[in-house]
Amino acid sequence: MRRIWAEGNERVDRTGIGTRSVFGATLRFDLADGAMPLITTKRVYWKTATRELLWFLTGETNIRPLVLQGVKIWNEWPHARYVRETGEDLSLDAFVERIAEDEVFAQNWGDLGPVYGKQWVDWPTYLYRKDGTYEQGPGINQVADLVESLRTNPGSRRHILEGWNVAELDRMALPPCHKTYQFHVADGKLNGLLYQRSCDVALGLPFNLWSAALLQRMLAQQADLEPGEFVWMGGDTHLYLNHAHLIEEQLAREPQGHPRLEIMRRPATIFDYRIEDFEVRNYTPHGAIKAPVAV
Ligand code: UFP
Repeated sequence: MRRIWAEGNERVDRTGIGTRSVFGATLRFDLADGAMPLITTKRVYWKTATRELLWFLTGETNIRPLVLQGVKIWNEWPHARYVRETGEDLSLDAFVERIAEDEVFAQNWGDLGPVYGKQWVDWPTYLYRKDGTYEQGPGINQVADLVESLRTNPGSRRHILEGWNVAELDRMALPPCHKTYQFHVADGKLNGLLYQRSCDVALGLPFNLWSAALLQRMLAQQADLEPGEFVWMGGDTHLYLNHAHLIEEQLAREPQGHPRLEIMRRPATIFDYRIEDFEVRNYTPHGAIKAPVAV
Protein backbone atom coordinates (compact mmCIF):
# COMPACT_ATOMS: atom_id res chain seq x y z
CA MET A 1 0.00 0.00 0.00
CA ARG A 2 2.82 2.37 0.90
CA ARG A 3 4.66 1.64 -2.33
CA ILE A 4 1.58 2.11 -4.51
CA TRP A 5 0.62 5.34 -2.74
CA ALA A 6 4.15 6.78 -3.07
CA GLU A 7 5.24 5.42 -6.43
CA GLY A 8 2.16 4.28 -8.35
CA ASN A 9 1.28 5.76 -11.72
CA GLU A 10 -1.69 8.05 -11.49
CA ARG A 11 -4.22 7.15 -14.12
CA VAL A 12 -7.84 7.58 -15.02
CA ASP A 13 -9.65 4.27 -14.65
CA ARG A 14 -12.95 2.83 -15.84
CA THR A 15 -14.85 4.25 -12.87
CA GLY A 16 -13.62 7.80 -13.49
CA ILE A 17 -12.40 8.12 -9.88
CA GLY A 18 -8.70 7.82 -10.64
CA THR A 19 -6.13 5.49 -9.11
CA ARG A 20 -2.47 5.12 -8.37
CA SER A 21 -1.39 1.80 -9.73
CA VAL A 22 1.51 -0.62 -10.06
CA PHE A 23 1.45 -3.53 -12.45
CA GLY A 24 2.58 -6.95 -11.25
CA ALA A 25 2.88 -7.54 -7.51
CA THR A 26 3.42 -10.62 -5.36
CA LEU A 27 2.64 -11.46 -1.75
CA ARG A 28 3.47 -14.75 -0.04
CA PHE A 29 1.97 -16.19 3.14
CA ASP A 30 2.72 -19.37 5.07
CA LEU A 31 -0.58 -20.91 6.18
CA ALA A 32 1.02 -23.37 8.64
CA ASP A 33 -0.52 -23.68 12.13
CA GLY A 34 -3.76 -21.94 11.18
CA ALA A 35 -2.11 -18.67 10.15
CA MET A 36 -4.19 -16.57 7.77
CA PRO A 37 -3.58 -13.41 5.74
CA LEU A 38 -6.15 -11.48 7.77
CA ILE A 39 -5.27 -7.76 7.85
CA THR A 40 -4.90 -6.35 11.38
CA THR A 41 -4.40 -2.64 10.57
CA LYS A 42 -8.17 -2.39 10.15
CA ARG A 43 -11.01 -4.70 11.03
CA VAL A 44 -11.81 -7.05 8.16
CA TYR A 45 -15.26 -8.60 8.21
CA TRP A 46 -14.00 -12.09 7.51
CA LYS A 47 -17.44 -13.63 8.07
CA THR A 48 -18.82 -11.51 5.24
CA ALA A 49 -16.02 -12.69 2.94
CA THR A 50 -16.65 -16.26 4.12
CA ARG A 51 -20.36 -16.01 3.35
CA GLU A 52 -19.48 -14.74 -0.10
CA LEU A 53 -17.14 -17.71 -0.69
CA LEU A 54 -19.80 -20.17 0.48
CA TRP A 55 -22.26 -18.44 -1.86
CA PHE A 56 -19.85 -18.89 -4.79
CA LEU A 57 -19.67 -22.59 -3.97
CA THR A 58 -23.45 -22.92 -4.25
CA GLY A 59 -23.22 -21.75 -7.86
CA GLU A 60 -25.57 -18.87 -7.09
CA THR A 61 -25.17 -15.57 -8.96
CA ASN A 62 -28.16 -13.69 -7.56
CA ILE A 63 -27.42 -11.29 -4.68
CA ARG A 64 -30.63 -12.23 -2.82
CA PRO A 65 -29.13 -14.99 -0.63
CA LEU A 66 -26.36 -12.57 0.37
CA VAL A 67 -28.83 -9.75 1.05
CA LEU A 68 -30.86 -12.07 3.30
CA GLN A 69 -27.68 -12.73 5.31
CA GLY A 70 -26.93 -9.01 5.58
CA VAL A 71 -24.01 -9.19 3.14
CA LYS A 72 -23.94 -5.96 1.17
CA ILE A 73 -20.81 -6.24 -0.93
CA TRP A 74 -22.45 -6.92 -4.31
CA ASN A 75 -25.45 -4.59 -3.98
CA GLU A 76 -24.05 -1.60 -5.85
CA TRP A 77 -23.82 -3.34 -9.21
CA PRO A 78 -27.44 -4.53 -9.63
CA HIS A 79 -28.63 -1.22 -8.18
CA ALA A 80 -26.62 0.75 -10.75
CA ARG A 81 -28.06 -1.42 -13.51
CA TYR A 82 -31.60 -0.92 -12.22
CA VAL A 83 -31.26 2.85 -12.15
CA ARG A 84 -29.61 2.86 -15.57
CA GLU A 85 -32.21 0.65 -17.24
CA THR A 86 -35.42 1.92 -15.63
CA GLY A 87 -34.45 5.55 -15.13
CA GLU A 88 -36.16 5.28 -11.73
CA ASP A 89 -34.45 7.20 -8.94
CA LEU A 90 -34.58 4.37 -6.37
CA SER A 91 -32.10 4.63 -3.49
CA LEU A 92 -29.67 1.79 -2.84
CA ASP A 93 -31.32 1.00 0.51
CA ALA A 94 -34.80 0.88 -1.02
CA PHE A 95 -33.53 -1.29 -3.86
CA VAL A 96 -31.93 -3.76 -1.46
CA GLU A 97 -35.09 -3.89 0.63
CA ARG A 98 -37.09 -4.83 -2.44
CA ILE A 99 -34.56 -7.54 -3.33
CA ALA A 100 -35.07 -9.02 0.14
CA GLU A 101 -38.87 -8.76 0.17
CA ASP A 102 -39.84 -9.48 -3.41
CA GLU A 103 -38.55 -12.71 -4.91
CA VAL A 104 -39.76 -11.91 -8.42
CA PHE A 105 -38.11 -8.50 -8.31
CA ALA A 106 -34.91 -10.20 -7.13
CA GLN A 107 -35.08 -12.66 -10.01
CA ASN A 108 -35.41 -9.80 -12.47
CA TRP A 109 -32.93 -7.37 -10.97
CA GLY A 110 -30.71 -9.19 -8.47
CA ASP A 111 -28.71 -11.35 -10.81
CA LEU A 112 -25.10 -10.50 -11.56
CA GLY A 113 -24.90 -12.63 -14.69
CA PRO A 114 -22.66 -15.70 -14.98
CA VAL A 115 -20.05 -14.56 -12.42
CA TYR A 116 -17.78 -16.69 -10.21
CA GLY A 117 -20.36 -19.09 -8.80
CA LYS A 118 -21.67 -20.10 -12.21
CA GLN A 119 -18.23 -20.56 -13.73
CA TRP A 120 -16.82 -22.39 -10.72
CA VAL A 121 -19.45 -25.09 -10.39
CA ASP A 122 -21.41 -25.01 -13.65
CA TRP A 123 -19.11 -23.85 -16.48
CA PRO A 124 -21.30 -24.12 -19.58
CA THR A 125 -20.66 -26.63 -22.33
CA TYR A 126 -22.19 -26.93 -25.78
CA LEU A 127 -23.19 -29.98 -27.77
CA TYR A 128 -22.87 -29.29 -31.48
CA ARG A 129 -25.12 -31.01 -33.99
CA LYS A 130 -24.02 -31.94 -37.51
CA ASP A 131 -25.99 -29.04 -38.97
CA GLY A 132 -23.94 -26.57 -36.94
CA THR A 133 -26.66 -25.78 -34.40
CA TYR A 134 -26.00 -26.62 -30.77
CA GLU A 135 -27.65 -27.16 -27.45
CA GLN A 136 -26.47 -26.61 -23.90
CA GLY A 137 -24.50 -29.58 -22.53
CA PRO A 138 -24.01 -30.53 -18.88
CA GLY A 139 -22.13 -27.91 -16.86
CA ILE A 140 -18.65 -28.59 -15.55
CA ASN A 141 -18.12 -28.45 -11.80
CA GLN A 142 -14.55 -27.21 -11.65
CA VAL A 143 -14.46 -27.24 -7.86
CA ALA A 144 -15.55 -30.87 -7.56
CA ASP A 145 -13.08 -31.82 -10.30
CA LEU A 146 -10.35 -29.93 -8.47
CA VAL A 147 -10.90 -31.80 -5.21
CA GLU A 148 -10.91 -35.05 -7.16
CA SER A 149 -7.67 -34.22 -8.97
CA LEU A 150 -5.95 -33.15 -5.72
CA ARG A 151 -6.89 -36.48 -4.19
CA THR A 152 -6.14 -38.79 -7.08
CA ASN A 153 -3.41 -37.02 -9.01
CA PRO A 154 -1.64 -34.72 -6.55
CA GLY A 155 1.46 -34.25 -8.72
CA SER A 156 -0.58 -32.69 -11.51
CA ARG A 157 0.33 -29.26 -12.82
CA ARG A 158 -3.25 -28.72 -13.92
CA HIS A 159 -4.99 -28.03 -10.59
CA ILE A 160 -6.73 -24.92 -11.89
CA LEU A 161 -9.92 -23.08 -11.04
CA GLU A 162 -10.76 -20.50 -13.71
CA GLY A 163 -13.35 -17.74 -13.63
CA TRP A 164 -12.47 -16.01 -16.90
CA ASN A 165 -14.99 -17.45 -19.34
CA VAL A 166 -14.21 -15.27 -22.34
CA ALA A 167 -17.49 -16.05 -24.11
CA GLU A 168 -19.59 -14.84 -21.17
CA LEU A 169 -17.64 -11.81 -19.93
CA ASP A 170 -20.05 -9.33 -21.49
CA ARG A 171 -22.98 -10.77 -19.50
CA MET A 172 -21.22 -10.44 -16.12
CA ALA A 173 -21.85 -7.45 -13.85
CA LEU A 174 -18.10 -7.42 -13.27
CA PRO A 175 -15.60 -9.64 -15.08
CA PRO A 176 -13.81 -11.78 -12.48
CA CYS A 177 -11.01 -10.05 -10.58
CA HIS A 178 -9.72 -13.11 -8.69
CA LYS A 179 -9.82 -15.00 -11.94
CA THR A 180 -7.33 -17.87 -11.75
CA TYR A 181 -6.41 -20.18 -8.90
CA GLN A 182 -3.74 -22.84 -9.17
CA PHE A 183 -2.88 -25.44 -6.57
CA HIS A 184 0.23 -27.50 -6.05
CA VAL A 185 0.91 -30.46 -3.81
CA ALA A 186 4.39 -31.00 -2.35
CA ASP A 187 5.51 -32.87 0.79
CA GLY A 188 1.94 -33.46 1.89
CA LYS A 189 1.18 -29.75 1.72
CA LEU A 190 -1.22 -27.86 -0.47
CA ASN A 191 0.20 -24.65 -1.94
CA GLY A 192 -2.08 -22.19 -3.64
CA LEU A 193 -1.65 -19.33 -6.04
CA LEU A 194 -4.17 -16.67 -6.97
CA TYR A 195 -3.74 -14.47 -9.99
CA GLN A 196 -5.91 -11.38 -9.61
CA ARG A 197 -6.06 -9.24 -12.75
CA SER A 198 -7.25 -6.09 -11.00
CA CYS A 199 -7.05 -5.24 -7.33
CA ASP A 200 -8.51 -2.45 -5.21
CA VAL A 201 -5.91 -2.78 -2.46
CA ALA A 202 -7.83 -0.77 0.14
CA LEU A 203 -11.23 -2.46 -0.08
CA GLY A 204 -10.86 -5.56 -2.23
CA LEU A 205 -7.52 -7.07 -1.26
CA PRO A 206 -8.25 -7.77 2.43
CA PHE A 207 -11.30 -9.80 1.34
CA ASN A 208 -9.57 -11.45 -1.59
CA LEU A 209 -6.62 -12.59 0.57
CA TRP A 210 -8.90 -14.02 3.22
CA SER A 211 -11.17 -15.82 0.74
CA ALA A 212 -8.36 -17.33 -1.30
CA ALA A 213 -6.55 -18.60 1.79
CA LEU A 214 -9.85 -19.93 3.17
CA LEU A 215 -10.57 -21.79 -0.06
CA GLN A 216 -7.06 -23.24 0.14
CA ARG A 217 -7.67 -24.36 3.74
CA MET A 218 -10.96 -26.02 2.77
CA LEU A 219 -9.39 -27.77 -0.22
CA ALA A 220 -6.49 -28.95 1.94
CA GLN A 221 -8.90 -30.39 4.48
CA GLN A 222 -10.93 -32.14 1.79
CA ALA A 223 -7.81 -33.59 0.15
CA ASP A 224 -6.20 -34.63 3.50
CA LEU A 225 -3.28 -32.26 3.03
CA GLU A 226 -1.68 -29.68 5.30
CA PRO A 227 -2.03 -26.06 4.20
CA GLY A 228 1.24 -24.83 2.70
CA GLU A 229 2.09 -21.50 1.14
CA PHE A 230 -0.37 -19.06 -0.38
CA VAL A 231 0.98 -16.88 -3.17
CA TRP A 232 -0.96 -13.86 -4.35
CA MET A 233 -0.19 -12.21 -7.67
CA GLY A 234 -1.78 -8.98 -8.81
CA GLY A 235 -1.99 -7.46 -12.29
CA ASP A 236 -3.25 -3.86 -12.04
CA THR A 237 -2.78 -3.32 -8.32
CA HIS A 238 -4.20 0.03 -7.33
CA LEU A 239 -5.43 2.49 -4.75
CA TYR A 240 -8.37 4.78 -5.50
CA LEU A 241 -7.69 8.46 -4.98
CA ASN A 242 -10.90 8.86 -2.96
CA HIS A 243 -9.59 6.31 -0.41
CA ALA A 244 -6.84 8.69 0.77
CA HIS A 245 -8.23 8.93 4.33
CA LEU A 246 -8.33 5.16 4.70
CA ILE A 247 -4.86 4.70 3.25
CA GLU A 248 -3.21 7.38 5.39
CA GLU A 249 -4.90 6.04 8.51
CA GLN A 250 -3.97 2.44 7.83
CA LEU A 251 -0.36 3.31 7.00
CA ALA A 252 -0.09 5.10 10.35
CA ARG A 253 -1.11 1.94 12.24
CA GLU A 254 1.10 -0.95 13.37
CA PRO A 255 0.05 -4.51 12.58
CA GLN A 256 -0.94 -6.31 15.78
CA GLY A 257 -1.37 -9.97 16.69
CA HIS A 258 -1.39 -13.20 14.72
CA PRO A 259 -4.92 -14.34 13.91
CA ARG A 260 -5.54 -18.05 13.44
CA LEU A 261 -8.37 -19.86 11.70
CA GLU A 262 -9.75 -23.08 13.07
CA ILE A 263 -12.09 -25.21 10.96
CA MET A 264 -14.33 -26.90 13.51
CA ARG A 265 -15.53 -29.82 11.45
CA ARG A 266 -14.65 -31.80 8.35
CA PRO A 267 -17.74 -31.70 6.16
CA ALA A 268 -18.40 -34.56 3.74
CA THR A 269 -17.65 -32.44 0.66
CA ILE A 270 -16.27 -29.04 -0.25
CA PHE A 271 -19.88 -27.91 -0.78
CA ASP A 272 -21.06 -28.67 2.76
CA TYR A 273 -19.24 -26.02 4.79
CA ARG A 274 -21.33 -23.63 6.86
CA ILE A 275 -20.47 -20.30 8.41
CA GLU A 276 -20.43 -21.90 11.89
CA ASP A 277 -17.57 -24.17 10.84
CA PHE A 278 -15.07 -21.32 10.97
CA GLU A 279 -13.61 -19.78 14.09
CA VAL A 280 -10.99 -17.07 14.15
CA ARG A 281 -8.80 -16.71 17.25
CA ASN A 282 -6.39 -13.97 18.31
CA TYR A 283 -7.92 -11.42 15.97
CA THR A 284 -7.42 -8.06 17.68
CA PRO A 285 -7.41 -5.60 14.78
CA HIS A 286 -7.44 -1.83 14.75
CA GLY A 287 -10.88 -0.35 14.08
CA ALA A 288 -12.78 -0.59 10.82
CA ILE A 289 -12.39 2.23 8.28
CA LYS A 290 -15.25 3.00 5.92
CA ALA A 291 -14.70 4.03 2.30
CA PRO A 292 -16.92 4.06 -0.80
CA VAL A 293 -16.56 1.26 -3.35
CA ALA A 294 -15.97 2.26 -6.98
CA VAL A 295 -18.71 0.80 -9.17
N1 UFP B 1 -12.18 -5.62 -7.12
C1 UFP B 1 -11.26 -6.21 -6.28
N2 UFP B 1 -11.52 -7.46 -5.83
C2 UFP B 1 -12.65 -8.14 -6.16
C3 UFP B 1 -13.58 -7.52 -7.01
C4 UFP B 1 -13.33 -6.27 -7.45
O1 UFP B 1 -10.23 -5.64 -5.93
O2 UFP B 1 -12.83 -9.27 -5.72
F1 UFP B 1 -14.68 -8.17 -7.38
C5 UFP B 1 -11.94 -4.24 -7.65
C6 UFP B 1 -10.77 -4.11 -8.57
C7 UFP B 1 -11.16 -2.89 -9.39
C8 UFP B 1 -12.66 -3.06 -9.56
O3 UFP B 1 -10.92 -1.72 -8.63
O4 UFP B 1 -13.07 -3.83 -8.43
C9 UFP B 1 -13.01 -3.79 -10.83
O5 UFP B 1 -12.90 -2.91 -11.92
P1 UFP B 1 -12.30 -3.38 -13.33
O6 UFP B 1 -13.18 -4.48 -13.85
O7 UFP B 1 -12.34 -2.15 -14.18
O8 UFP B 1 -10.89 -3.86 -13.09
